[in-house]
Amino acid sequence: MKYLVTSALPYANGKLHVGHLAGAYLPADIFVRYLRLKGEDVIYICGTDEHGTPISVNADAEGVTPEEIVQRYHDLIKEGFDGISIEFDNFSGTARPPHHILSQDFFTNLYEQGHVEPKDTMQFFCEHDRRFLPDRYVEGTCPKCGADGARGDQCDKCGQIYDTNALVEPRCKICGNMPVILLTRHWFLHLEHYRRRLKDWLEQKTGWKESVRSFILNLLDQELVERSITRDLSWGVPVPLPEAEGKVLYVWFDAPIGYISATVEWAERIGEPERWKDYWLDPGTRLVHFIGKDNIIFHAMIWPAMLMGQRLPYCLPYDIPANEFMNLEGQKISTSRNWAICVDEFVRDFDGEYLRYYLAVNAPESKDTDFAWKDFQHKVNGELNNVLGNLINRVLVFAHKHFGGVIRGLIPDAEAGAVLKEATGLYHEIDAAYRQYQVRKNTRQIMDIARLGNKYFDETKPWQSVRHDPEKAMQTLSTCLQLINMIAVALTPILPKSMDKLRAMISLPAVSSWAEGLGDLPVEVRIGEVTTLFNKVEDAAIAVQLAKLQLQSNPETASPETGQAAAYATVPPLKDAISYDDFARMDIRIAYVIAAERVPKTDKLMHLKVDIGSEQRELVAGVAEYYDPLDLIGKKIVMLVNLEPRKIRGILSQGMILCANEENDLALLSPVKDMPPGTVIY
Ligand code: B3M
Ligand code: ZN
Repeated sequence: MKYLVTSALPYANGKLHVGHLAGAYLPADIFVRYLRLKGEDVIYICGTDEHGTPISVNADAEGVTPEEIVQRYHDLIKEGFDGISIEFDNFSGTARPPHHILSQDFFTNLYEQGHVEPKDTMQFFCEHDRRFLPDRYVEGTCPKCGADGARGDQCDKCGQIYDTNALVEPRCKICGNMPVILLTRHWFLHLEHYRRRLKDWLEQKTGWKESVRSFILNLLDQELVERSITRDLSWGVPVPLPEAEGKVLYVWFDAPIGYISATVEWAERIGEPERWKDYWLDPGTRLVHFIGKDNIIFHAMIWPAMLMGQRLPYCLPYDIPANEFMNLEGQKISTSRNWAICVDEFVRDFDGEYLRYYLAVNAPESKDTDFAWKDFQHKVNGELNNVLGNLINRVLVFAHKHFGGVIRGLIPDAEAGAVLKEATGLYHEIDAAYRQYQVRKNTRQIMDIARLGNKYFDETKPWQSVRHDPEKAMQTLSTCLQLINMIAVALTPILPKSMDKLRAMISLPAVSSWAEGLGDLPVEVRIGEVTTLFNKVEDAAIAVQLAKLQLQSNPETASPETGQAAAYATVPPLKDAISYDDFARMDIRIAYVIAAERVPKTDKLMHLKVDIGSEQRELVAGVAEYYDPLDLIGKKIVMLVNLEPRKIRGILSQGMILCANEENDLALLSPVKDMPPGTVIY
């Protein structure tokens, strides 16, 4: 099968936030990665939407050109995508000249066949700014739902689109004055001409989301208003008619054409300029548009009509899996109110794979969902770490400890057979569900395979059997390794980087096909170095994010003090003040570790021999759970040398080394720059 997958073109006037990702990008990227594993012919196309009033409104406000805004955000958006491994075959932009030419061609085709006609219309005009006020240049009350803050062309609250002069109590966005209404000529698309064809086309679609198909079929049963597809603006694609001087195409007319122009650009880039036709001009192409629910009308009604009205036989959308919205901590995401998590900021603080995981397990597929930081922490710690990370770690570490890091493939016994059968069943279900874009369910089922593995490991108790029946312990490892490999393949579309690392740990190349999940593993698998795939997200890190959100959205009421308080609360309280003399009584020095070995029959204690410049000392330190003797020998550390000597496990401990201590972690201190042993610290 041939697939052409697209994601809605993000406006080049703002950064990417988690809501965008959850709706139109991550689900598409996952779908594309899955299709590639299935050996399908697929290209994934996107780019920035570089026209429209939001961009020129911003440019005006900043006193820069629209081109500057577009370039800045195009780069920032691309960086955001890179940061969380959203990989397009091409990421273009609609301000590029070939896109302009193609968009004009689309207009001309419709115009010459009489599907587009001019009409003199009443438009808002600001006498103060001496200009027409299309779309977002005017704000007011929604004529459909009565919400305030509705824009000229669409209401954010109810999602309805309407013609500009329907807006109630309009205000100029630039100066706030009440605009007047003036006559101006615009060109209108006669959707009516396409009603029958659109209906026939949609009616034979099966498996579409009802929120898309029924919604549009329902609209097609109502009166279809003609839609103005031109605007009085200077930024945009010029209308290709001599009498339309100073007018441009409406951004929603040219934007979807960007899917085609970006494909043409891709074909040129790969040196096969005709290749785009293989996709766009083949009726068998599965053209799949991933969008958020606010874009349904444009993609499922107007865009197909535009395609139907062309001379070239473009393929029509095969499916439009529109997603619902993702909110943030119970409120609608809004960049203007700073109630958002930007992707670039997220990846500075956390691994981008965690975001992919959380947005997948919490995908707004059939209803709005909520991004909650606590829940994010809960999912990363409870699922990625405690379920999946735990399975991988216990199996691989066990193999190193007892079998020299080699796991042999064994014929499954009855118990192993039952486990593998159950997992295989899940694997097939996951396969089918990816085709239906059911990422949410899949994430859960993949974790179920890991849970199955943990349960089986616990029940077969390899730590016991290894002593009297090592073959039985090997059976446990062999079975678990198959489960781990199944997970590595099934989770690759969602967590591509982590699964590459996982496969490397079990000495296998990156996953390249879905079939590898059930294929035979090598007779002997050599386990490489076991590194941590996932780390826990600390309470303090979540408190910081919550505080940051409050601060950025409400800088007046949330003072830095109150905002930070939540983060600080997780740190142990400060001790009482001491005098300088109290402090000066402590003799703290740089020490050099000469020798280190674990104290026999303890887990925690390390026996150290150090040089403190003037003499050598021995001491016992509780660091053995966190350091290997070899990590310590030859290191410069920090030591309190005048602590009263004390006998620990028969060893006279003469001093104390200083460490940063946390509940479950510990770090030795050492000077940032090399200093000789004996150097005094104060
Ligand atoms: N730029 C709207 C949006 O980002 C618009 C999508 C265009 S897709 C052709 O929601
Ligand atoms: Zn004005």
